[in-house]
Amino acid sequence: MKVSILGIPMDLGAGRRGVDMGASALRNAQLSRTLRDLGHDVTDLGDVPVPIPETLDKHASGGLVFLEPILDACRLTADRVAALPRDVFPLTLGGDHSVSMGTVAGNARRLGAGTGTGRLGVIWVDAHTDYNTPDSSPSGNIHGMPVAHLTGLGDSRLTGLGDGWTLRPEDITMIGIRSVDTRERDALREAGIRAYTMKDVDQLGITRIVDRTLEQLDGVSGIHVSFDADALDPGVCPGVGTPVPGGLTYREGHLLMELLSDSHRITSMDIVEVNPILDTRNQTAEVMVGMAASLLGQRIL
Ligand code: Z70
Ligand code: MN
Ligand code: MN
Ligand code: MN
Repeated sequence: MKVSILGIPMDLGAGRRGVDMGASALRNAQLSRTLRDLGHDVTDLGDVPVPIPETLDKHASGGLVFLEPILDACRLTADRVAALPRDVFPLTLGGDHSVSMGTVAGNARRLGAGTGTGRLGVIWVDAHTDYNTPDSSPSGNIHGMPVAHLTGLGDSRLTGLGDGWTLRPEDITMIGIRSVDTRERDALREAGIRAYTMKDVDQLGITRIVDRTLEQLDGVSGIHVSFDADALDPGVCPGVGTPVPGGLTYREGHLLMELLSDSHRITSMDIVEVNPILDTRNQTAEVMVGMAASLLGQRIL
């Protein structure tokens, strides 16, 4: 497969510094080489330009911190991804999770979803549901809001990134959830978004969750996996901004990626929220490179 790597070194959507270095840490953990060794034709497209917060005036616009530069970076990201051919697998590296407003919109456009020819499915692997709106957000941090905006809720400047396309709530599955704000929970229920919490992971197991998810996403033109490193347990991925105990084990993470790979239906992936400042010897980036490798066909035997 042709794989194109694109970095979005942005931490403007997060509450603390450091995830802007995530893309760099993932490259340093031999991302390209690992995927090439699997037989893929890998191109690194470099990074989308993103300003550092020190050069910006930090203010909240309508409850959104750093809205304008985040909007610009997501727009550039969406355009870069949308320009890639259909037979390329875009592997986008954050950055905080607000980058996914750009990557998902770009992949929808790339695959012709939204022009009436199809839908994009999204598997959101995360400890958090990222379904706040500017109104409900306790923090104003945009990385807690990308899913709401992708579905058309919230600020019209951010929902506009889809150029009229919005992600259907029925086409989203969340996995690994264990931290949801009160008003966020109400909004998720109202939208009917499928979310597998850690309770569901324990009770059903990854295998049944993947079976159900692929069935739910029957009929989409492609499936995007958005993998927030904080979905994995902090013991496995300590280098994340908001560690939440009780996450996916190393084995559950790999099994999830292996089963999705076996389906041959995944068309793009994000790796986000890797924070090298809080990490131990780049362990989190190394684990996440392993996750990408499992999604892209690496097997034990
Ligand atoms: C909280 C908020 C969050 C990380 C998303 C947390 C959001 N729900 N944190 N990803 N790491 O501020 O909206
Ligand atoms: Mn997230
Ligand atoms: Mn998260
Ligand atoms: Mn964070």
